[in-house]
Amino acid sequence: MVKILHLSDIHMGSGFSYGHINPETGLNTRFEDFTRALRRCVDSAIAQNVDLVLFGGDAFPDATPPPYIQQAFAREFCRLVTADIPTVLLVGNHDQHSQGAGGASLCIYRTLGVPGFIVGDTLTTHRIETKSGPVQIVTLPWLTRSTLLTRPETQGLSMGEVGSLLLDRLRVALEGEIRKLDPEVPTVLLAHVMTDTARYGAERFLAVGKGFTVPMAILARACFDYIALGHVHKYQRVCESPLAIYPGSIERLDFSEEKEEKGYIMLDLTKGKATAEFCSLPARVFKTIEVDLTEKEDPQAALLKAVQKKDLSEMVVRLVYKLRADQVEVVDNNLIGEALEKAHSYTIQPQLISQLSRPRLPELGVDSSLAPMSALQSYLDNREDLSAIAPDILEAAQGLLNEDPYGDKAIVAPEEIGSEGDLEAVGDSVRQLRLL
Ligand SMILES: [Mn+2]
Repeated sequence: MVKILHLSDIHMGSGFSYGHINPETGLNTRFEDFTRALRRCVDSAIAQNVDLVLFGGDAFPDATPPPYIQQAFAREFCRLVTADIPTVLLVGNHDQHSQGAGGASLCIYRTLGVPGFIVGDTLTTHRIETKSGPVQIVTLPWLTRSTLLTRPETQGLSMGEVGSLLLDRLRVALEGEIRKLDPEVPTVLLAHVMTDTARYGAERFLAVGKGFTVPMAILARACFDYIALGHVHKYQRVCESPLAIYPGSIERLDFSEEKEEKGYIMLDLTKGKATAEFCSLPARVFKTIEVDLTEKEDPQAALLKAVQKKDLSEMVVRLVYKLRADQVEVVDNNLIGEALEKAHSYTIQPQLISQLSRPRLPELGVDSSLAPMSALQSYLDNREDLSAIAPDILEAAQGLLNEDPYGDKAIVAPEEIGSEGDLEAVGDSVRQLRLL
């Protein structure tokens, strides 16, 4: 039996806005949280003497992390080298760099020839001799057009057509790998993909334009004893036969992951059988407090009471309250801030509720025209559920608008879609708004 630790979506260096500078170290506390989470995974791999570690992709927020972040990542994984535990690092969408072939942040481990380390940046099969016997790992990194298609092949095709062409190629390429497998040896497919059976938590709001998904039926082949997935941040089993699991991210990236449990997978693998156990990590707690003050006689007191009801120490807190225009003067955010002092960090988001009924997007009347960015801003102002990512959406939209409409990036291609599919949604919104 081969014992495997499967973790994914580390995103080290993300979510700094939810932390603060630790005066003792000079580092952002959220960076320290993410480092601690990774350290716990590696501790566990060493303590339980696993035969292999599989990382499902998305090491950093992008392919060019600052050196101190790269070093913290390397320092933890280096302990696996010392412990003689082979490790496969899969390349996720956040790890890819658009410049140059093999330009992923993780490729440096291959270039340096780190003993026992394999970088999965192509669809290929690796046979690994572990101390408990051989294992076959088929690596499937994040798919982009250029992974399996050439430029002339995609010329003039719609995004949907490119997607289905990509899936056809994937089917063929995967079949090629499957035919080369040794049927006697336990086999794992390690893939950074969005499967059609995956469920999102709070991100379901983002399903405006569906991102590029791979049908589970293409991946769920009997030759695989386990499918180790990465990309979706919510832990879930997406297929039982063969067993396919997203361990999810190891720390919360933002409020969309508020209610999700965080952890990694411990796996016992033999040919034809995989037993997985989800191991929790003590991720930092994110807490949204929502208060409706519009009917309250003493809004300030009601708000204070809501804030003081729970012990918020060490939590990342988001206070959202609704109030009427005539109540604005009565609420003192400084006092509320003092009451939130104990929290690790906090944001206060007052929402003014108009007493008059109004159309959903009053600014978008039939006879008025708006520039795309102001139209998007109006749209976002009316979508409270998107408020956490509104700045990112606006930035992404501005990026899209800045691009040469006849250039290479005129179409939002699969590789440019964010992990939450939000960029595609933005692309759709922007295009629709342009038509207004
Ligand atoms: Mn990803």
